Amino acid sequence: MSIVKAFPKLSPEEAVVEIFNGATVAFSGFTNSGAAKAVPRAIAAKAHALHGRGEPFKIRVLTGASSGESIDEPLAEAEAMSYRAPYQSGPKLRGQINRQEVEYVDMHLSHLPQTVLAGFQGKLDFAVVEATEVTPDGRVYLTSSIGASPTYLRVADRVILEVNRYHSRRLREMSDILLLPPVPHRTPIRLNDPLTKIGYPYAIVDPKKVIGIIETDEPDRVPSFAAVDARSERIAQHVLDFLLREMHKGRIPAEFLPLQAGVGNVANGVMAALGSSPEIPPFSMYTEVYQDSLVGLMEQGKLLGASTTSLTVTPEVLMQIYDNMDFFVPRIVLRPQELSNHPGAVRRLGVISMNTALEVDIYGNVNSSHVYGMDIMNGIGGSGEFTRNSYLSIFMCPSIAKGGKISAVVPMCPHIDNNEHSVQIIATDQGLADLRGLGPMQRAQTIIENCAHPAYRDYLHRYVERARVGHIRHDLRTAFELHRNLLKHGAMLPDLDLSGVA
Ligand code: 0RQ
Repeated sequence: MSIVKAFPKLSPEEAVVEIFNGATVAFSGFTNSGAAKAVPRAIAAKAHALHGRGEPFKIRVLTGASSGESIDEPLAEAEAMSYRAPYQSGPKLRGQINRQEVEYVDMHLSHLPQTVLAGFQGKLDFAVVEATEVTPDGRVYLTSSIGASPTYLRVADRVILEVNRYHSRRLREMSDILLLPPVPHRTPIRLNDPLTKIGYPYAIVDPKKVIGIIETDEPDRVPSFAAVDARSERIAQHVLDFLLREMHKGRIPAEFLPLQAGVGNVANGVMAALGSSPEIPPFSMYTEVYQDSLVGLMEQGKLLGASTTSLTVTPEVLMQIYDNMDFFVPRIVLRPQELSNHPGAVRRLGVISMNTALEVDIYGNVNSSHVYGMDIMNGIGGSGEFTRNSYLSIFMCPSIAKGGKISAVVPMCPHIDNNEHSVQIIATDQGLADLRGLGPMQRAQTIIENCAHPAYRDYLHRYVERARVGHIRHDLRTAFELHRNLLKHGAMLPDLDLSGVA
């Protein structure tokens, strides 16, 4: 049945007429994948026009996760946002958040649908969702991410749909969509394997809420990765060696365990290293983002299957998938983020999580999100729900940043996303610290010796020596000395000779 007959076909400009100053608008998209495209641009244009006439116009924005070029950047450029949740990664928006021009709530991603359903986020005025097809009775077949769209379609007062013919209509064969009932009416989630399906291939919208449909033909704007650098390769090697040791000791079963990997170059490099190791058996993934490197691993038979909420792949790689759907459909499941990141499923499946830190402290607390504890970089993303609940939780980062002016190992993190109770393993280019079963002093020794850059080890050892004795030793006068130096002098140890630091 034709979509055009059932719902009004609109131009983007017509679709945004009703969107008012102060409205809360929830967009599809988990990363740039499956993000609404035409409507955010039209809202940005509307904001520009209204601001030009001296009229106020800002909206409150929700998405699945980051949305970069598709949503955040045009809206930030137009100064059209007053509020943003649950994750972002765009440079313009980041600047506005750090200047307190936009209120940002950095959230665990699986929590988001529940908080929206429960009304914790207030009223949802509009949902704008990308689809491959919409039926007159309200079945919405989503595109390259599921994210929080099923919840947004359920809760929003009014709905605008972008039907993007660029995407394969066969994505519905990967989709497994289920909305969890409100508490206390929940039953166990029967996910016993990453590829188990428990839901439907479509989300549902009440047709009466639909303002109209915009037809588009646009790829997701997923940027490509930089080539894996030497430091990422060394981190990857340490993680690989560790996993092999665990397998040989029988602490990872012979059939291996599902992996989760965060976004970014380090995670991409680790996945490539695991994939090329003949000793690692074919494995599966229970993760939130499916990145470029996984396609090759799947084609080689190394990656058996993946549960994810988004296909965060570059347009060329997405085409590679679309051209071979007979192969990929049985191997990929696309779920709502409430399920792709569900703590219960992560714990049940025995996931090995691998996420990235900006910095770690000598006791194993991790800061992934706030430079100096003040300026947001991106956000916690899904790292919290995976780290807290995985069988083995790994954090990775280069030992130094900005040519050595920054040490990624510090006495105390000024912001903590994942804490010492959940973080088991830390890997840098220097080596790996296995924190399992270690008390605070043993942790400090292991992290400093194995993970800190040699140029910073003396400083960190001296910090521990002068610190007040307690269960955990700290010197509260100098716990943030490195960060204060960084703010004041642009380097954590301004007198350090960086010429030999690499
Ligand atoms: O700055 O861009 O100016 O060069 O931080 O660092 O090394 O390029 O690493 O791109 O993988 O990002 C944690 C931010 C790492 C990311 C983080 C500077 C460094 C550089 C980026 P430049 P790299 P990445 C998945 C699950 C969220 C948690 C997570 C992230 C820039 O991985 O957002 O994994 N993770 N979630 O120079 C100040 C330090 C620094 C520093 C590095 N200690 N202090 N700046 N930098 N260390 C996400 C989802 O759920 C969708």
